[in-house]
Amino acid sequence: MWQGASMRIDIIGAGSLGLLLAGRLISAGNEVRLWCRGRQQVHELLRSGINISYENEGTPIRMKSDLFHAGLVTEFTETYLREPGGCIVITVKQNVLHHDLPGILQSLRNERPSIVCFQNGVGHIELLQKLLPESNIYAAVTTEGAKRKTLTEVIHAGKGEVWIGKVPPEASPGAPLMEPQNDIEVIHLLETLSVAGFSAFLSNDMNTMIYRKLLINAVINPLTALWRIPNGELLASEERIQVMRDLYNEAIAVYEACDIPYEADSWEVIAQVCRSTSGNTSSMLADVLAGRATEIRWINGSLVEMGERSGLAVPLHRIMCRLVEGMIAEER
Ligand code: KPL
Repeated sequence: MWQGASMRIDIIGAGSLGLLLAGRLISAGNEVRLWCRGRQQVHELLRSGINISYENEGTPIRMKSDLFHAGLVTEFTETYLREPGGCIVITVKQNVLHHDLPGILQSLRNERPSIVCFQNGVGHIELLQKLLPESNIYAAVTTEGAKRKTLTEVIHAGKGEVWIGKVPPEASPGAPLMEPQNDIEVIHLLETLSVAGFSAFLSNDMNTMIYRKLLINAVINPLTALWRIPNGELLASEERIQVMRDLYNEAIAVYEACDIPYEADSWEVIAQVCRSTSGNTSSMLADVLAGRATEIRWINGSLVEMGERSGLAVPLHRIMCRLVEGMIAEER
C-alpha cells in the first residue's frame, strides 16, 4: 500500500553508507535531510550533490544538490534536530554516536521518533534505549558494499541486503525473539528502501544478525587495519590465516561462554566475506588511514568485556584493541 509513497527521512552521518542511502532515497523521490559531520562536506554537497558510481556497471547517478538540506552534526551549530522526519536513520560510527550525538538525540525525547541504527559492533542500541526510552529503536545490519571516494562521491562496491528489526530492551545475546513489529514508520521505511533499489527486510531476530556480523568484523577489521591490506589479502598466506583462526577461536570461546548462538560454518562465512569483498578497504582500515578513531572498542572491546564478565580471559582481542588504538594515538 505504501508503494511509491515518498517519505521524509533524516540520515545522520554522511560516510559511505549515509551517502549511498541518501543518494538512492533522494533519486527515488523522498525528502532526505542529510546530517554531515563537517562544514566542508556540507558546502561540497550543496555545490555538487551526491555522486554514486558502480564498481562494475552502470552510469553514475548524480543527485541535484537542491533536493536536500544539509545540516551539521559535530560542529554543533545546530544542537537539535528540528521537526524530525518519519524515521531517523543513524549511520555514524559507534564513537561518534557515543560521544557526539547524545545531546542532539536527547532533544528528541518529546518527539518519540522511530530510530534505525546501522552501527557495527554492540552497545549502540542499549545507549539509545536509555537516552530515548519512549522511542522505537531499531537495529539495522547491512551487507551492502560502499566505499566513499571523496566527501561527495561513493562507490557502490557490491550489492547486499539490509535487515531491520527491534532488539529486546537491555539486549542480551540469548534474549527471546521479538514479535513482528507493527511500527508503521519502519514498515514504510522498508518499503521506501525497496523502491529505492535496496533488498530490505524486517527481522524478528536482530540479535543473531548483530552477533553474526560482530564475529566477521572482529576477525577482519583489526587485522586489515594493522596490516593495512584489503580484505581479500587476509587469505594470501598461511601465516595470516592462522592469526585469523586464532582470533576466531577466541571469539567462539566467548560466544560459548555467553550462550550466544553461532553457525557451524561461521569460519567459512568469514573466509567468504574476505573473498566477496576482496578489494574492499575495511571500515576500520579506512578510519586508520584517515586518522580517525575506530570502532574497535565496540567490536573487539565488546568481546573482551563479554568474555571477562563470564570469567574468560580474551587476550588476543584485548591486544587487537591496544594495537589499533595505539597506532591511531601515535599517528596523531
Ligand atoms: O563490515 C565490514 C567492514 O569493513 O566494517 C566488512 C564486512 C569487513 C566489509 O569490509
